[in-house]
Amino acid sequence: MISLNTFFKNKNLLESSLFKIIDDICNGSKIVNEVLLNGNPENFKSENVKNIQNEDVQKLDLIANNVFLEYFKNNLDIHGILSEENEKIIEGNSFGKYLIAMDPLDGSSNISVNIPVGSIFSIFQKKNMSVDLCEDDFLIKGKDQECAAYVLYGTSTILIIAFNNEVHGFTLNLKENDFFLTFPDLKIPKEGNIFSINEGNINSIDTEIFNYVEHCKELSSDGKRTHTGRFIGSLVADFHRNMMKGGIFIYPKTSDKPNGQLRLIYECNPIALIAEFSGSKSSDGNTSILEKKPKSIHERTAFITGSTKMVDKLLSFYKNE
Ligand code: AFP
Repeated sequence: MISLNTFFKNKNLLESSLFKIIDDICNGSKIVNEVLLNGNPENFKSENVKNIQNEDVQKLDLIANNVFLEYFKNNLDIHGILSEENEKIIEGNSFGKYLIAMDPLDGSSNISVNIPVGSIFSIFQKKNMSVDLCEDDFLIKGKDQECAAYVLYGTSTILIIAFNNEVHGFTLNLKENDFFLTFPDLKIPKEGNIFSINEGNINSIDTEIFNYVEHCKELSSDGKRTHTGRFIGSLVADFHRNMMKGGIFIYPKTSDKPNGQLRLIYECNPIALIAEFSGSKSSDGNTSILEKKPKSIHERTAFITGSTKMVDKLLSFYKNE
């Protein structure tokens, strides 16, 4: 079994800043995993407050946020942090070269019903070291990320890392308290048959996406279904399943959420980099996610990603209009 340390050692990256950040993510995720597994009912409650996005904050959102922030603030290579749970950016070490953006606990509205949740991270270098940390530092295009990662707390706890055009998956071995390489060189199947969309939004989405969903529901000539619908409501879990099995994830603009639901910088960008490095693509319907230049740190976007042929098929509906 190849541990995460051995994996990075074999790549001569064990002393790199990048590995130190990944090590922080691992250590933080082990703590979050432990809190989740402990199942203390007190931790699985809502805080009865709204965050900057006007969403209910769960106690575990705050626990996960504090755990990762603690590690990142103590990492001398990290200059600043953006978190879904904090309205403003957080200063780290002014000599550090790296910035990190995170959703510390994605899918947290599922916590109380025992459904998988995740943590998402986008890692990139501060472009201009001669100016003080500011929000502009985080408004980079997704293609300028150096590394992206997520942790999925599911039937097992899995860490997926994308860097250097590669994607690798590591599983937490609870006995050893360490992550081991279990999914080397991940590639998303080019074609798939899973479509993931919240169909409660079906009457308030772009016609092109409506038509694509109708296409997914068409029967074959012998009356069998051609696709299967799956939507957990935890982006990490939905994306991970589709990456492993072949499928498409769609969160479009809706009349309730005219800019979409998902956050560009710390949800869509990292997932889009993982998609890209594992041979797939992502879009908002018009523009590649990795080409979008954010205008604000908590900006939302429509998000489409998954098996290339499925994404291309969906985008062809836009061209046909
Ligand atoms: P929470 O972290 O507030 O549960 O939001 C999760 C999420 O951002 C993403 O993981 C899901 O894909 C999406 O929301 C589900 O949103 P809907 O409930 O509108 O379908």
